[in-house]
Amino acid sequence: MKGRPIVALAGGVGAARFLDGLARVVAPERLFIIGNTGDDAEIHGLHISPDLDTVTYTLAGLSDPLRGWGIRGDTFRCLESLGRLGGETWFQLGDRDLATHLYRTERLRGGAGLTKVTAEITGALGLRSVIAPMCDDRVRTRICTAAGELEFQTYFVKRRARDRVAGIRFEGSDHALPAPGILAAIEQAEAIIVCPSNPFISIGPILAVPGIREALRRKRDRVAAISPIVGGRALKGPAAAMMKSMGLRSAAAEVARLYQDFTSVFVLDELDRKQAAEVEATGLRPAVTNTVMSGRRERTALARVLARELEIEP
Ligand code: FO1
Repeated sequence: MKGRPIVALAGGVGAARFLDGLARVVAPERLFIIGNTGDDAEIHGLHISPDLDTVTYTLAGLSDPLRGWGIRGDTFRCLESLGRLGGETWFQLGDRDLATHLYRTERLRGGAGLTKVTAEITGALGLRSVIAPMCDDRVRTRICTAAGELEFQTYFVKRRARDRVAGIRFEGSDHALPAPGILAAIEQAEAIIVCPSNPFISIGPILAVPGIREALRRKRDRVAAISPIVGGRALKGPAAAMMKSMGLRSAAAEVARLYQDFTSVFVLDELDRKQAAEVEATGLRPAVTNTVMSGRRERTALARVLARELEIEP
């Protein structure tokens, strides 16, 4: 029988790789994944949900192993034709990937909520885990830079995350409601895992949805987070640079501090073993292990550590 839910807060590629390991260690049916939609975008008139898709494709075994996003072996003929017409091509939408965006956009325009549409997509791709957007409302991450306030994908992909980040805001989050089922899943959860994702732009938007952080605080003793910073660097993306530009050290222990009000276990890499005492002083229990997921074996090993630390019943 299906046990109590195991909830995960997830961004994109790093989260997806960890969840791929977790789904091999616990029954996938138990996984309730809350995905970031702050970096959703409207591109060529289509609604793109990059983080939801990255996790979906990875768990479906479809993801591109090198990039981590998009579909393995996809072609870009539509984009090439668009470029010939003078259209914008900086956001790489593959031909097969486009089907997901076409389907999602049409369903949303027809009045369906993002939670329902995501369930339809994950169901059609054979997933047994739930992937829920953090909310059905429109929340958009905006990056404040010297060049002005940028829409997230413009900052991240078009400008290659090169601008110094002066601030981040989540437009629309004040009035957002957690997606249906999220608060109940957190309340019933046997364990909750904050995936190794960027704390500002991947986990930040989820925590900004009113009610989610409070719900996590009530379950603090069941929450573990995995550091996305290893040896002072982000495994992927601009987390380390963002921390510095916000006046923080780019260190695992600093991430622990950001999560201390709702997390009781903090997993950090062997390379950062020396920071374990600092994590402990913050009031979290440190767990030191290899967090670099070079392959399936490392993903699964990391998932096993989380299962052990949170005493998840098999
Ligand atoms: N990331 C890139 O760096 N360049 C791209 O052209 C790009 C296209 C893309 C298309 C679909 C999709 O689901 C994701 C895509 N990503 C791309 C990834 C995405 O921008 C980021 O990884 C996330 O938004 C941050 O988690």
